[in-house]
Amino acid sequence: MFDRSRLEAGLPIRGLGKPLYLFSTIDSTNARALELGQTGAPHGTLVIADEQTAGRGRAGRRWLTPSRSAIALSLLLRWEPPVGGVSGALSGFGALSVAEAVEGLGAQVEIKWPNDVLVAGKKVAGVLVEAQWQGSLIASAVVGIGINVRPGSVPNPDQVGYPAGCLEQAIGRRIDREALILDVVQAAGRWLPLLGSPEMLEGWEARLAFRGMQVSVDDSGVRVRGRFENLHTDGRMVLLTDEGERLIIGPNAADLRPIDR
Ligand code: BT5
Repeated sequence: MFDRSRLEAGLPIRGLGKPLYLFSTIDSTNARALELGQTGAPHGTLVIADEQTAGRGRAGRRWLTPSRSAIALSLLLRWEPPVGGVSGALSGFGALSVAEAVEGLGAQVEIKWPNDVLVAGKKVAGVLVEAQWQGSLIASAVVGIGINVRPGSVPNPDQVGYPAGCLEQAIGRRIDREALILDVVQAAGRWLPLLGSPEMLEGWEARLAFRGMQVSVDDSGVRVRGRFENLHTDGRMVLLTDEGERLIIGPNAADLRPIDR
């Protein structure tokens, strides 16, 4: 379980992390943060759990969070009045916040667009954004982050679609989970005011896995291929096909992979 007093001593950071809801076990921190959001919880509300029994990935996929080995957290963000144009940037915001915190531990990090954090080529963290819309504007969003810290958090190869790893294996020493949570919140506090800005896009692009390479990606059930050029200003992915056509791929795409040829 997490040490509540250590977390409380470091929070809030730039308005994030208060109130703090800490669970030893929960179905999903995102589900809880969304419920709290619906009942008026403030901007910056943070839900953390040691174990999730029904952790969510994107598009109905599952995220595994066994006890005492990982981090599962969800941050509730609010905009008053609601804002447009940030939805595509929110998963980049989460991934970038994790990437910076992990870089602070001395690891080299890549972001597998749109929402995966890789260390040494393995997925060590994932981000799930669930937004509440008012028309075409976002009134609030929950940014959920799952990080594999200790070896016990790494699912079996047959449970994952992409090779999974954990920070302790990649970095080769014990990681302090509470300190890492505070570092993630710290980075989130720094990036939030820059959401969707050129500076944020630069930080995201600088860490992109497979940039400039031939890749394939699943876009609404269709496998598309091309050269991964860069990110569009709103965080979508720009692919240049062999036919010279530029495709702009939205953030619901999945399973980005390099193609050997
Ligand atoms: C994600 O989805 O990567 C988003 C994961 C977000 C999890 C956090 S934990 C806190 C918050 N509360 C929640 O309920 N969720 C968020 P996606 O890109 O769809 O990847 C899901 C896929 O990753 C699964 O289908 C598996 O193949 C794989 N996977 C599941 N658990 C994993 C793990 N612990 N490590 C690496 N890969 C995993």
